[in-house]
Amino acid sequence: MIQAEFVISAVSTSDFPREGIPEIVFAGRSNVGKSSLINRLAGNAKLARTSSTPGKTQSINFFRINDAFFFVDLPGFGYAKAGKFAIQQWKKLIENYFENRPAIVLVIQLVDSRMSPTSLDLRLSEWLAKLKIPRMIVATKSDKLSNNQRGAAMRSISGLLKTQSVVMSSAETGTGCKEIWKRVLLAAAAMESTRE
Ligand SMILES: Nc1nc2c(ncn2[C@@H]2O[C@H](COP(=O)(O)OP(=O)(O)O)[C@@H](O)[C@H]2O)c(=O)[nH]1
Ligand SMILES: [Mg+2]
Repeated sequence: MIQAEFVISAVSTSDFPREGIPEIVFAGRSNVGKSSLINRLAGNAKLARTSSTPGKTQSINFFRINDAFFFVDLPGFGYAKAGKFAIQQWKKLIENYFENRPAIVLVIQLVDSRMSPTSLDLRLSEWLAKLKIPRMIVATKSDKLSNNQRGAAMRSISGLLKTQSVVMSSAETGTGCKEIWKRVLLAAAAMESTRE
């Protein structure tokens, strides 16, 4: 059984928790399936709010997992109807978060397995590469693809995002969750060991 609890919905830097435990961040476009994947990994369908209307989450949500680390649900980007002001606010919050959190041990970047990564996905990927934060690319909603389509999607995504490893996931079937958990635990353990 995984113990998962909502901690805070942060709208500014002062809201960020101060525990200093490892943080595993879920980043990606609005509607890509961040909240659904967090729920699936935590084994609790009601933990993070999911929505079929994109652009709902405008805050950074922290969930404490097994009293050992945080899952961090970032507000999605690329929401077509978001105004300029909202986009600026979003950028400021995200940049503040990434640049001031030494406890970030892993960023799980989500892309939709059914489409080619967008220019926003590419920009996020390049920005994260510059920050030198360990990263894992997860292609969501793979339950919607056939086996052949999955292979083609993996090749196209890994080519565009310049990474060898892309994990296919599904919040519906649980595909990929084992592999994601493995990586999460490794990342969290790596931080623990550098502190000793
Ligand atoms: N078929 C399928 N639908 C998914 C999956 N993950 C998310 N969804 C759906 O996609 C929509 C957006 O999901 P959500 O988790 O709220 O995305 P977020 O905005 O990135 O947090 C919802 O309607 C979900 O039910 C998946 O793995 N498979
Ligand atoms: Mg969400």
